[in-house]
Amino acid sequence: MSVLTETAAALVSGGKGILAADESIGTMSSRLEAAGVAPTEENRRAYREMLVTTPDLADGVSGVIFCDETLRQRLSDDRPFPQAMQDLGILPGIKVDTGAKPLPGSPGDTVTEGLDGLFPRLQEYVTLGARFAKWRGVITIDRTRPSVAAVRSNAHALARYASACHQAGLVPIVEPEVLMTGSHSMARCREVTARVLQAVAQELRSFGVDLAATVLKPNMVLPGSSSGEHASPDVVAQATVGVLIEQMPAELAGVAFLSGGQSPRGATANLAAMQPLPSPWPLTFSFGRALVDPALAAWRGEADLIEAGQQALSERTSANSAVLTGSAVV
Ligand code: 5MM
Repeated sequence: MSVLTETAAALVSGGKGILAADESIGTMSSRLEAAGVAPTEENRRAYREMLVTTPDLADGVSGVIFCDETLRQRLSDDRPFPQAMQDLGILPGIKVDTGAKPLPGSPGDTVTEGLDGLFPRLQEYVTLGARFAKWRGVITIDRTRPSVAAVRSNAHALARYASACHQAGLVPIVEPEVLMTGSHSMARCREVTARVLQAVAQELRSFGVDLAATVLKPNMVLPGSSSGEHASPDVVAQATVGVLIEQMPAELAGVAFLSGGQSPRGATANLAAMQPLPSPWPLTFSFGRALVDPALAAWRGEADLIEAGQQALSERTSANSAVLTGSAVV
């Protein structure tokens, strides 16, 4: 087994999942402001420090994804964030895309950018201690979207990124996110997710990407958030695992779902319902909001609420880890 294959397996196994704490500066600043915290560099650092110093974090978390700013910051004890993660036995990761931008010629669609100069950036991230990377393609559903161009260009970028990661010595997390936002039905989400996964699988094959050293981070198949449709965890699980098995090669190291704006408990319940289903891959979490929203709300930037924030994060990581190990009834 290569080092990259071992790292990929470690990210998705052992009843653990990934903490996505890689909000870009803009996104993080808005979330801090919404929680009543001034959006400064120091507060973004302090917030990430609160998260990663949560006692027993390593019991349920295999890896933490950071953005460029955090990867270069230090904890109060002067250790760089990647070093602090290594000390805990948690793999440090880095978000390397530069965001979803309007796709010229396809009104309303986006393509994720960041390929220019990517390889030297990846090489630098390795020297800073990163062991894996993440790139997110964003697909919006409406009556006419996504266009063929949006699906193909995002899949192509994900495969180029994944191939560059392997060359640089990083495990790629490939994240094609079909957004839950919209009034579309669950059936339409399944259909679009199938198209997107098919394109991603095809591009990964074209680039000769080593799938055993690659983790997929997909959306769950859900009804649009303003559709008025409700789907039970069992229905979500069947549709989600079904479309993955239909479209993705069994060789992938594993699947780590994004939460996509679901409630923390809803995301956990859906993940739990997938566990009994036959699957060629471990099915785990790489949640952002479904892990950190309760922690941010409890912390509110107050030094004397650090413990409350950490307790809220710990509740979510333990709940998700417990469904992976079968030790929880949701
Ligand atoms: C944590 O947010 C990540 C980065 O967001 P921006 O670059 O837009 O600021 C995001 O990619 C995240 O890792 C995934 O969407 C998963 O997060 P959720 O909240 O959907 O689980």
